Amino acid sequence: MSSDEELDEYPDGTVRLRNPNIELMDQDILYHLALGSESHDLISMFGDIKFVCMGGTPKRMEQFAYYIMEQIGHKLPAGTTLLDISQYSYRYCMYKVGPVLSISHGMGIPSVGILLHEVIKLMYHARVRDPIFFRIGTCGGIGLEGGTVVISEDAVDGMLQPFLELPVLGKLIRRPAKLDKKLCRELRALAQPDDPYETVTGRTMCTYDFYEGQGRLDGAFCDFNENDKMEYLNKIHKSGVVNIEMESLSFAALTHHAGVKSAVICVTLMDRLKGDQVLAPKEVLDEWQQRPCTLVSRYIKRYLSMKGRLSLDGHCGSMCVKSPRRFKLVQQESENYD
Ligand code: R2B
Ligand code: URA
Repeated sequence: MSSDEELDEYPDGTVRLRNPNIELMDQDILYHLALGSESHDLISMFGDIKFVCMGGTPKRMEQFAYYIMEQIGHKLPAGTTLLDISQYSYRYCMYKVGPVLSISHGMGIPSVGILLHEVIKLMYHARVRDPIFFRIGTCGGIGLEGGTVVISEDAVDGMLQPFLELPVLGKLIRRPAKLDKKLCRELRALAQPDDPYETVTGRTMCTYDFYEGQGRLDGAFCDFNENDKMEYLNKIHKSGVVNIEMESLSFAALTHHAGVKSAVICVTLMDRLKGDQVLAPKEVLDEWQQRPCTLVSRYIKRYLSMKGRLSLDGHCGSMCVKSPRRFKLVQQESENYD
């Protein structure tokens, strides 16, 4: 471990903030999460978090919360349900399922960057130890067919630079976009031979735009032709880029700067060497998007079972149904009762 990395967390594994101002503030309002360090007891709400899973849309991350609840056998007390903790921010959604947080990050570097500032501060206020962050997303593949799962080895920008560049006080600062190599290998090892799709590792390009920025010919504007596009895509492919998306640079750079282990796992929606548009039907896209969730769930389950914290006795959620037929009858009876 380098001396730089040694500074990133306290000896007990809790997240160290690289900002001396926060400790001096009366309260820290995590505005886009609708949470605050003095308004909420963040230690009792979030102190047991181990995994922070992020993905683009609120719906997908709500679905992920229910999926992981079933997978890890997390039980809610009878009559209760999952709640979007950040519902009053009207920006991001956040669900907590035992040691797992499921949060939406929106689209693009600015959106995921703002969220990461606040989630990293949340980890600090809640005294969370050694959290692991995952981004579960979608991407365009380069030389990979739709439905392929890509675990990012590192992230580069549209100029193939492995940094997040940000103008701060009129100067451009650069933060290395590094992801955890061991975590990447461990995730790859969780791909199963009978998975009906490929799981690969490689370099991810992160762009500031979906259309021109990713060399698409089908945006509202385009000042290049098919040959220019293919020349660029072949060039980046040769340099190891296997997929393109819009958040990994910030995700890798900010988690690395905070000393937090992280990984990016995306499913390809198409092979960009063959086309630009997303043509797969909705049911197919839904099934493809489940694939990165499955891989992350395998990792979380393996971790919890190693710690003896997996409770798979067949029940999950706050409703334990013994007989679906009788359950339905009871529901109907109750509804009809006047
Ligand atoms: C993947 O999909 C989104 C664009 O459609 C963007 O958030 C990304 O990284
Ligand atoms: N997301 C992207 O950013 N690009 C794609 O091509 C598909 C999904």
